[in-house]
Amino acid sequence: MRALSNVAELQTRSQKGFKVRKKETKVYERELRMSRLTERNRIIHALDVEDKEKALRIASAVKEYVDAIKISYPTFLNILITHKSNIISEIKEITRLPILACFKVADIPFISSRIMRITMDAGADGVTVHGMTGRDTVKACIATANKRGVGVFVVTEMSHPGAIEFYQPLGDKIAKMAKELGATGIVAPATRPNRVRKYRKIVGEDMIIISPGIGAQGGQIGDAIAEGANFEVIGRLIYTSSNPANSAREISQQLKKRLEKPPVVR
Ligand code: BMP
Repeated sequence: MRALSNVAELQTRSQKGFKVRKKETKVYERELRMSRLTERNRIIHALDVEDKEKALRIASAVKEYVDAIKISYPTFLNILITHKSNIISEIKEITRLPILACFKVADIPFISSRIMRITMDAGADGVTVHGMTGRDTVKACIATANKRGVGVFVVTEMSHPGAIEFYQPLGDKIAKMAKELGATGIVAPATRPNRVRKYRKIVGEDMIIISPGIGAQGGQIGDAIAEGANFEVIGRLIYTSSNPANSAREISQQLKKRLEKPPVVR
């Protein structure tokens, strides 16, 4: 039992930059690898499919070419209701990749902390939280996540056009708050690469920026990375492809090539 709780503790502590002592790392090497987020491919795959078999098949096919899998409500809820199964833990098991639960937590601090706890129990290594709910909610989520070393990614500004109306005017303040509160990272829009650049300036080099909005939403592969994002979040370009593994591999290659070029001047 003690060993197991150590593993859980280390797995979770490992999320925030692996501040794990060498001796412990050795003992729990296999478990730690499962949760490690590396910049190998620079892709977080948004696996937004509702069919369980398809989700497992795609996750397994793309696992070498992406760095994490992001699970949102359509996937999690439909598979929970239809199969009574926890797709977060199943995908984590078959891919050994970190799983980001994109539940965009946005409630009062008391309820948000409970959502966080349940999501972490499901096996999430990172959780997204809406920044617009304010400092107390975000703080509560980070405090809950920190107990188990799980990452919190604060949404600063969403990628869809409607986000310009209410979200964007607050984005800079939200990013500043996320940094002050010690969030793991932020979510910033690949549909507006100049905003990614601004957010990078605000949060500095230590925080992780993940950036959705590529492909179907109009963002170009590599634009967000070129402006300072660590990972591009890519969904439909991969999971609707006739060969998701090939698509993921090609996108990863394009991202690597793009990184060799100097940043775009806007
Ligand atoms: P796609 O590449 O198919 O557009 O998927 C983008 C993914 O990123 C979806 O899971 C969506 O919920 C998520 N996302 C987004 O598109 N914009 C945001 O601002 C925040 C997100 O989490």
